[in-house]
Amino acid sequence: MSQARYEQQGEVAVITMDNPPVNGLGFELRRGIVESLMRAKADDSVKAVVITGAGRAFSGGADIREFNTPKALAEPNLHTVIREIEASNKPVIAAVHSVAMGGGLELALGCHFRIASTGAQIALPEVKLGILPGAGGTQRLPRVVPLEMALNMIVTGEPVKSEKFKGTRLFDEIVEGDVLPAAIAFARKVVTDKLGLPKVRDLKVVHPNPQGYLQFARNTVRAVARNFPAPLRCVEAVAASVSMPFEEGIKAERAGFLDLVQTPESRALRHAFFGERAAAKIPDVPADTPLRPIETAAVVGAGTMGGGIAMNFANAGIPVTVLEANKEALDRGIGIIRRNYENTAKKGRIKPEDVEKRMALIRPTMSYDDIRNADIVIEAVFEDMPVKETVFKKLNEVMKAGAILASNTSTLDVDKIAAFTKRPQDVIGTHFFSPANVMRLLEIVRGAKTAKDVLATTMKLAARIRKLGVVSGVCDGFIGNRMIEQYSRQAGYMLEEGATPQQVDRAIEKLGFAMGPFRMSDLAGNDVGWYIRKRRYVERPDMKYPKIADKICELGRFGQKTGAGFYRYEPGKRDAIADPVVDELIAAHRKELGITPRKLTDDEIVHRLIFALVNEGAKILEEGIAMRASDIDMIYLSGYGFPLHRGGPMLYADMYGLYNMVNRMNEFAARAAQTPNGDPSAWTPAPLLLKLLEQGKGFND
Ligand code: 3H9
Repeated sequence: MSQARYEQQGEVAVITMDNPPVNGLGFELRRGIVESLMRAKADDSVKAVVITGAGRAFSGGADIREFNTPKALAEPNLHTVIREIEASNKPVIAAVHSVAMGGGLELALGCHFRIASTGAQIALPEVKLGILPGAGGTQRLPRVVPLEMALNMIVTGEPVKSEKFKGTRLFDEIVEGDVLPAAIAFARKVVTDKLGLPKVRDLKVVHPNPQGYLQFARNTVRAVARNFPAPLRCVEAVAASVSMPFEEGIKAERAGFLDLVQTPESRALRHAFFGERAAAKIPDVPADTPLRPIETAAVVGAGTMGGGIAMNFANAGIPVTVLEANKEALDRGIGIIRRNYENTAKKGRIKPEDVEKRMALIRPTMSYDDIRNADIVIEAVFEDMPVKETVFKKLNEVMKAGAILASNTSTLDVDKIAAFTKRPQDVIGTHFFSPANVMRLLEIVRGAKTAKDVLATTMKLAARIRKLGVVSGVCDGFIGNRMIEQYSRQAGYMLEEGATPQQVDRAIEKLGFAMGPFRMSDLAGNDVGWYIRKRRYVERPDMKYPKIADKICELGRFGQKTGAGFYRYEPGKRDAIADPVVDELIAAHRKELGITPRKLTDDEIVHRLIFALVNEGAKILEEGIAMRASDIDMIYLSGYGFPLHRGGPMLYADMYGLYNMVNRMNEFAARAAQTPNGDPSAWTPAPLLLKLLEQGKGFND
């Protein structure tokens, strides 16, 4: 069946794009539109045509799934569709509602008239996918709205509500309510009043000093685009709308589009777009699983994590009770929350009155009685199994039936925690990242007995508190921390072999990481990793570790909070300053091991760190701890500062090529075998990696 429905209302033909969920302009829909248009043209009783979209969108744009496939270019391509519409000898009116984005807006701009309903989101968001509007958007939009507005929309990709276009030539009418009858009525008026076939391409871009403005835009955009080529190419495409005749401008735009769509940055952004949406899908938990109502929450523990978690609920308007056994700790925790809100208000990010509104939603208590009726309780106490045991036994005793019992553990066994209760089906892990009120990632740990509705409810709650929820199975460290342990081990080995903390950090930061491993460890607290390693030395005596981090901790250098770690810090400042004490410690340690330091290249540093992540990621995938490779990437993009333009570790490996990666791993293994305390086994490729390699596939295929 055609994805374009055709019907006639008197002398007006209505073409309804119908390709759920958002009427993406894929090949079948494009063909359907052109065929419907031909039918309307051939029918003498039709005097005008209205194009609209079924369901929740006019159109969300080109079908992103088709990119880099033959279907994307198959005729009729979007250019052809728009050309056919524009060249139609019968007026075509776009009836825009809900969402008109990317190719959807470009299609509307090819129509002779456009009617919009209020509240519709209008955007050219291509830049967010690392491309530019490639079906005339950069040439037509500046012809109907002020140049600054057009450029702003194209460079940021941000949506603008339809009513904001009042007084521009983008919409001929903006109507309240149902747009289709209004568009049909307008079409009749076009026919009776003989309003003709106006084309956007015939208009001129009007601006008093376009070149001056565009130069200013180039400078501004260059400064903020950082690792992404698309924003500047967007400016150049818009500049073409000013300096070139329409058809030339279209050619310039097309060239920019075709270049950008091939870039790794665009691939990474599209991967992130689909990866975020895929993360919400759990194969054995249907989308319509009934949810448990969440109207109130409780947090056990008023420390840094507990406070941050509570703020998430208050920010979303969900009342939350914060329980802490110690009065002083409780007051301190609540005081920090207040200060955080006051600082946010000072920066203008929330209104001053919001501070009190949010504080009013946070209720401190020292009594379990006050939390028993919460719909969800999140434990955020010390990361130690006996402490968790006490809390969960108590929660089991006091919480109402059906309450979700969540643990914010970052490494501990959620199944063991669940076993402390008589309702393991209600227990789940919710691993927030520090600072919990800021970081977007929420690793949701599904225990062996976690009920499906508990999982579905927690995923939904993640979205409500504006987190990206990603499901992990139970294993030590879950997805993110289990992988980061291998990354940290390599970072430590590289210090033993000859690198400095600064060199390692700088190399990976140059690749785009927010923070290298040593600065990150100093920020998070070196004692956290030390504590986990001490547990590991007992549980996994077979696992080798580089030992410099332990020696740093033995000196009480826990990082920023103690003024010293792998770096030193001036009081009250966060700048990491190289410290000769650390250099001496490292030198003495190398001597002890009998290592003659060698020079490591940035390339070796970067790839040892990333491939350590990937190899562990492959094991995690194979064991079913992660449901898909893109989930791992979403965790790293949103929780570990992995550079967005690289798309996450697993996509990085795919783009590097698994064959090339395994060769590098073999090189690293050979070197490790010759290094005192080295661990060549770290580079034994995961079976899944070898399997994919043999099949010529990538992790994301
Ligand atoms: C373009 O147009 C290029 C042209 O300039 C040139 C061509 C030559 N394609 O976000 P949601 C899916 S580039 C395919 O959860 P919401 C999405 O994956 C395009 N699929 O819903 C999801 O699928 P699933 C420029 C798409 O209501 C489902 O729709 N356009 C597309 O929160 C629901 O998505 C854009 O960049 C698409 N274009 O928000 C628009 N769009 O259910 C990007 C969505 O299987 N899209 N899907 O997971 C958006 O910003 C939002 O999706 C939108 C709806 C606002 C439309």
